[in-house]
Order: sequence, then structure tokens, then C-alpha cells
Amino acid sequence: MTLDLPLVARGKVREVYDAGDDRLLLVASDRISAYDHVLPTPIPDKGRVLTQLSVWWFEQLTPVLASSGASHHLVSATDVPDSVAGRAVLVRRLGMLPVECVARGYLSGSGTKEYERTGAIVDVALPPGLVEGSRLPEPVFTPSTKAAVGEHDEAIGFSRVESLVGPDRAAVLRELTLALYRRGAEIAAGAGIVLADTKFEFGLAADGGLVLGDEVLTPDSSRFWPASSWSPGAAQPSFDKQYVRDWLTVSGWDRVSPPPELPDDVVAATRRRYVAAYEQLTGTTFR
Ligand code: Q0Z
Repeated sequence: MTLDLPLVARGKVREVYDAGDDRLLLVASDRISAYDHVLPTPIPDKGRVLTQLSVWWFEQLTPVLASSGASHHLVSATDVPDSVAGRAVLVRRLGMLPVECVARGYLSGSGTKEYERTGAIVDVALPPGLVEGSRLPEPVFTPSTKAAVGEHDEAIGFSRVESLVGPDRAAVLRELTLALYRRGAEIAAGAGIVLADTKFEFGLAADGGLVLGDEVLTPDSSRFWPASSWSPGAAQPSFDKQYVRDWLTVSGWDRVSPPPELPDDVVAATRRRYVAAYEQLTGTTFR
């Protein structure tokens, strides 16, 4: 696959191209990451599943955005080059805000570490007694800033968001992020999936309007857990990557060296998990 468009940005598993006319083409690959490494083995259809899931979520979230006078960046999921059909979207080019808008409804990962150290996530105090996987009394806004390549995003306090985007816009980002999370979690719950947390990225359109960008509520930007096995007190199995993580663990890989190729059965099981997430959430067949 080689697109004859200027490359604007490249992530671990996605690329952004300049499509001209103030449009960008976001292209999702079949690459998968685990333990901060990109694995050498692609997961067939992962790029298409995540792209179509994100498109579906943008539609679901449009009323929430509209109630704040905001919109999303999606222009077309079909007017894309044949070579990336199904796994690319044409979007409005925005001036991205320098804040990762994270919402958490459950304690997990870096949130748990921070809570165990301080009883809070930066400036958001939490009640005592929570453990990895606990449901929070109410969803919280725990923003971060994009770190340098190879680094993890750094959690920041709300006052830092205020200084980065201005106090009025910071308040809107917090309220809109929580409203989007609540609606997403409600829809996911109806499909038997816990949406533990997620990250949104917003930008400004040419007219100054607030716009939801990037990808939304995919397994790469969120933690999805099967509701049936949710049990706080230990790490929850990831809806999509659990077979990969389990196999990497038993493989003896040290998480530092280049990761090994995945066996075919792990690839097939993981592909089925991505498709199952799509089908359970949307109530439609993937293809
Ligand atoms: C998002 C990213 C990816 C690597 C640029 N609508 C927009 N306007 C301006 N910029 C962006 C967007 Cl979505 C934008 N990223 C994040 C995405 C690969 C980095 F697919 N970079």
C-alpha cells in the first residue's frame, strides 16, 4: 500500500495524510501493540473494524456533541482511496488542542498506580478502599498531555488544562468529555461491555467551533472489559488483547527485546474479539 499523499503524522498503528482542501486522511493499519511494542504480526481486519467502529460511535455521539454546540471531524468514510477502503476516513483538518481528554468510570492502569500513591488522580480526590477495576462513584476527568515519542502521556491537573486552553474552554472540555463518556458507557453496558475509560481529542475548526477529532471509543483509545467477568481486585481481562497478552506472557518474551511473531491461533482469536466488539456494540454484522 503506498498512498500518493503527504504524510502528516505517523503513530504506532495509524498514519495521517494531507488530503488537500483542509482535509486529512486517517488510515488505520492492522498492526497491534502490546506492552508498548508494536508486534510483528498484523491482525487481519483490525484496521477496518476499528475504523468502522469509530465511525459508528461518531454517529451515536452526534446528539451529545450538538447539545454543547460542538461537532465531529468526520467528512466521509467512503470517499477514500481504494487501497485503504474501509480502514480510512476523510476528516476536517483542525487545530488540535494540546490536551488528551481522558474520562474514567473505573480505576485501572496508571489511574490505579496514582491512586495507590496519593489517594487521587492528580487533583481528583477519590474515596478510600478502591482497587484495580473498581467502579468509581462517578466518572472523572483526568486529562493528560501528549508526551514525546516513546514516552507515556503525562497526567495533568485541571489548572494546567485551564492554562493550556483557557478556563472557559477547559470547563467545556471537562463537561463534554464526561457527557460523551457517560453516553458511550451506557451504550456499551447495553451490549454487555464495560467501558472502563477512554481518551478523546478535540480541535478547533476554522470558524472557532469545538470539534471532536481523532478516533473515538475504539479498543485502541479505550479500555473495554467483558461485563460478565468484571471483578474488581485484579487486572481485568482486556476485551480485545487478552489472548495476545496471555500468549506473550507465557512465551517468555522479556518485554524489552523485539517481540515475537504471534501464532495463527492467537491471531485468529484476537481477530474474532475485535469483530465481536464491533458486532456486539453496533448490533450489526461486520463485513
Ligand atoms: C490527529 C494521530 C493518527 C498519528 C493529527 N482532524 C484533525 N486535524 C488535525 N490533526 C489531526 C486531526 Cl485528527 C491529528 N493526530 C493524531 C492520528 C496517527 C497521530 F492516525 N494527528
